[in-house]
Amino acid sequence: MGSKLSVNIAGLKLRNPTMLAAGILGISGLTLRRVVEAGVGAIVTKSIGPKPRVGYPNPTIVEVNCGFLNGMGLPNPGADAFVEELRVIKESEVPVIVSIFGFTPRQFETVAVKMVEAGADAVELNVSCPHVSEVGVEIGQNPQLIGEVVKRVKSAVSKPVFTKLTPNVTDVVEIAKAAVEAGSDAITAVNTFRAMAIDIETGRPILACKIGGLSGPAIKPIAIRCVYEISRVVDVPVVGCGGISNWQDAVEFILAGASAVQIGTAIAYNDFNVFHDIVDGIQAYLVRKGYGSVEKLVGASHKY
Ligand code: RRO
Repeated sequence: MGSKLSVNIAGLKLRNPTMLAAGILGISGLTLRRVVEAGVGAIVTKSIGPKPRVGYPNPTIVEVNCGFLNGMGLPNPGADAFVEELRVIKESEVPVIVSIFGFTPRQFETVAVKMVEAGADAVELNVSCPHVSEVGVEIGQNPQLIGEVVKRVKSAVSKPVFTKLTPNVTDVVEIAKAAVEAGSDAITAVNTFRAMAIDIETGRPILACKIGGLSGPAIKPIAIRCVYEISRVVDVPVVGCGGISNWQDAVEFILAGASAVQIGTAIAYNDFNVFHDIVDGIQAYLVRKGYGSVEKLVGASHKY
């Protein structure tokens, strides 16, 4: 007999604790369907804002040691155009969480309402983009502003609200507490780390936007620490994100306190099969260690 892989995150029922992280293949409905077939438990879309945005010029992504640096600049089709795409995505049998952003609390509210009306099962507030001014970390580094955004969205939609935090702060726990006190139903920890790379021949920063966000294995231990610290003090589910490449990483995040894990960069290194591999590995681990369910494993490291 296997162990129970399904989890309930803020009322969302997931067949297993894996999610596609925001921004990864998250726009095309047809591509997302392939991820569902690969076994993912839930999907988070690319971040959607109030209006279409082209994002930054190329280069927008560069591989570095143990990860990727990106500076996409929030390219997205805008809320109105995304409504159609969401219909296609919604044909899948897993929960769809729409990542949203805005430049003001009111814009967050407007986008959230549109996405929920169009069928989003939940929204994830992206208050943590590391390199687009006024929209990301300026909100995500300020407990008062985060609180305003969460309150505004919570009062306007009846679906669960996740808040995705930036690690680019001194005290991530203070920020998590502000989001939860304002009503956030779950915390996603964490977005990418502000970082850069310079071409030593030309002397130029490689990304067109110069400073971008670092993801991948390089950030995993820091993300684990964030999940551990946050999950010890908040009473809502924490979703882990940051450098998860295999089932061992996923188990480590769950032991740290994550109720589910988001996978992004690993898809660039492997392919969609990473979801099957991670789910099978978690299942075998639970059986081997005598845990009847994923839920029993969540935060199991806290007792030490
Ligand atoms: O679009 C981006 O450049 C981007 C976003 Br919105 C984000 O949240 N995190 C990131 O690393 N890049």
